[in-house]
Amino acid sequence: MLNKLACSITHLLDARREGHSLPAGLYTREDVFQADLEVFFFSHWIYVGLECDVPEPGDATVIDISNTSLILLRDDDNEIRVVRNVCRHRGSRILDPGSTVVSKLVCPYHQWTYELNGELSYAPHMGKDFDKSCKSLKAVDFRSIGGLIYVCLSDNPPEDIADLENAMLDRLAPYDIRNAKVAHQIDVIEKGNWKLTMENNRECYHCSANHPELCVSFIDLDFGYDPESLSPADRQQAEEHFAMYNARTAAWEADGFPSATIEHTRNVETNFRSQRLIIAGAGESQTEDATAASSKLLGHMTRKDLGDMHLWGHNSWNHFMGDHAVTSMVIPLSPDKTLVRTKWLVHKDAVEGVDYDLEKLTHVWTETTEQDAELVARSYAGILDSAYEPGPYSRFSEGALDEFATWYIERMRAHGY
Ligand code: 3BY
Ligand code: FES
Ligand code: FE
Repeated sequence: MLNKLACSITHLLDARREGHSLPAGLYTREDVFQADLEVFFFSHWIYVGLECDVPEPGDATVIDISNTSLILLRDDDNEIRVVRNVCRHRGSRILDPGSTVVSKLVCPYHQWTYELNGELSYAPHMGKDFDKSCKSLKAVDFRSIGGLIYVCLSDNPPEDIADLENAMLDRLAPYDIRNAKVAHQIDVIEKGNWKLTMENNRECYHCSANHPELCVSFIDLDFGYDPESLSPADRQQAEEHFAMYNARTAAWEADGFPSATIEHTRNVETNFRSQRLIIAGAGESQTEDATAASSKLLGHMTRKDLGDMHLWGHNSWNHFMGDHAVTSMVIPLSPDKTLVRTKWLVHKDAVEGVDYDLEKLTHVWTETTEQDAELVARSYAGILDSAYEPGPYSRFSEGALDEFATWYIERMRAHGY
């Protein structure tokens, strides 16, 4: 039996059938969970936050990934830093989880004190010959891609992060996410494995039955459709959407806004995909009526009709629209629990109640995130049942899941599993 603990991780990987969801053990087992952390969260580039999480010098926020704790902060020179949250004396945690404002990083245990650039500046009772210069906080390798912070905890970080950078810098520039404001943030703990969270987000097969709010603005067209099984009316609508998508993409590109689909998902280390999606109805934003929620547009945007610049990674999804952006980060907590942290971004000078209504801004994705959490929990519960066997992905609507599962298997093997 594939779920028996005696069966090796390699055996589970070998058992995966192309075009099918994964064997149960790959979602449920503790040893697989530990391997996933090592491979996908400590060896690959992961999305952990934003420059605008720490807008002012001294702002700091803690991001915990299993036993690893990171501090994202802005130093006195306005530079972003990411350091390990481990004191160089006897290892105490320095900052507690959450966000704070600090003038220096002071360890609560014996008050070793670090400057915001990570250098140790004060270590009482250590004697004159103690060399503080080799006890800076450990720096973490990070990239800010248009204001989105990616870190890699490996000594040998995948070089193809450059492909993500090259693909996204122009796409993100007009939104100036670096200088945006986090208008709202929620943490949802989904009762399921992180791969189910990612799979759920990579298809919209479930959208029409489960996301009434999102479906007002979201058009599920790039996920493919089966022309033969559609009713004539649905087929006509799908054809209209494709025609509109093609026309808009061409027009946006002609206006200088990169929009075409970029898929960086096969035989790669850094898994991402981006495209500018069309927005249904009023066409402006992912709100209840598809009109903009903020009258002050993001960054240097002057138009509300530039659709939804979508970016997916292996632990994130993001939607950048004219008036606001929604960004979600996924951190596994245990085989059966996953943190989904969602943030809504607006122009840094946008004022709540004046330029935007918080309820209008956040409604669609608050509901969608709750609905998705419910779906992931259902899916995980069924996978724990001995009746579960891997099921077939729709080749029309779930192609991106097959790619994700295939990438997952490839990367596990590349790491010796
Ligand atoms: O359903 C979801 O959560 C995402 C967002 C839009 C469609 N789907 C891929
Ligand atoms: Fe931090 Fe001692 S452990 S000062
Ligand atoms: Fe969903």
